[in-house]
Amino acid sequence: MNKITRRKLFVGGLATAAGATGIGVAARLAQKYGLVPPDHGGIYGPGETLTYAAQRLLTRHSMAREFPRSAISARPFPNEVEAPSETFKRLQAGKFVDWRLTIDGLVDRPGSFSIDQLRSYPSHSQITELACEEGWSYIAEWVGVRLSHVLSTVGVHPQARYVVYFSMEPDTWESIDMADAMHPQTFLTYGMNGDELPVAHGGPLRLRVPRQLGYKNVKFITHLTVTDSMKRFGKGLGGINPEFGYAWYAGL
Ligand SMILES: Nc1nc2c(c(=O)[nH]1)N[C@H]1C(S)=C(S)[C@@H](COP(=O)(O)O)O[C@H]1N2
Ligand SMILES: [Mo]
Repeated sequence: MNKITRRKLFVGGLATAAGATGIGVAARLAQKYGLVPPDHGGIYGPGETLTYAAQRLLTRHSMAREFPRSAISARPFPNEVEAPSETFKRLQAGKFVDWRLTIDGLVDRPGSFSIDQLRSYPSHSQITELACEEGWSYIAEWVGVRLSHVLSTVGVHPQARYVVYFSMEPDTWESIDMADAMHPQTFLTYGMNGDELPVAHGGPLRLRVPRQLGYKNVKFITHLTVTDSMKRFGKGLGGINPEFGYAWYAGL
């Protein structure tokens, strides 16, 4: 059975269980509490809203599972090892001294940060699993600065709803809501397993959001934008993966 048929059955099943009005009530509640994901309009719309709204109401404050050091995978599998662009190769040749992360959008102090600046902020580590939607996963120790800390240094406007993050790899971007952006396990990650984050795993900087699937953990991050709406970005679905039919909210 292919994905679409299964998803249709799932949404259909929910509708049968809850009654058609149940979906309507859930959708209205979701709207009221700002729990409508940016990709709600597609053919999976009601299902995506229900999944996101249910997850958000139940697990807003929950933590991704952390593992003991002994659980770290011996050979984590990078699913892409090529440098993402010529510009990236030049920065890599210069040991990323000229590399910058820029932050703009709904912030008081837009600016750019060197990797050393990011390293000078309070550093945290977590031993968590990265799970690909294709069924494989690995456990690693990730070291970085909390995204919430960097956001507090630039001052986020109260109407902010999403943080959009862009890779140096062309057309590769995703977004998360403020609940995940401010979550203590959401890192701008520069270290892995006791070393610098390898380029194969997204070095020098990767967004680590362990409560969501692999594809939300974008590698080679150089740009963050804080926004109140995803409409202006791409097709307005909140990321590149939703443009290919994946869910914007990929909560585990
Ligand atoms: N820039 C960039 N980030 C990316 C990807 C990618 O192709 N390019 N793939 C994503 C997917 S689908 C997964 S499962 C993980 C894989 O992480 P890994 O390379 O550390 O195994 O990276 C994610 N981040
Ligand atoms: Mo993936």
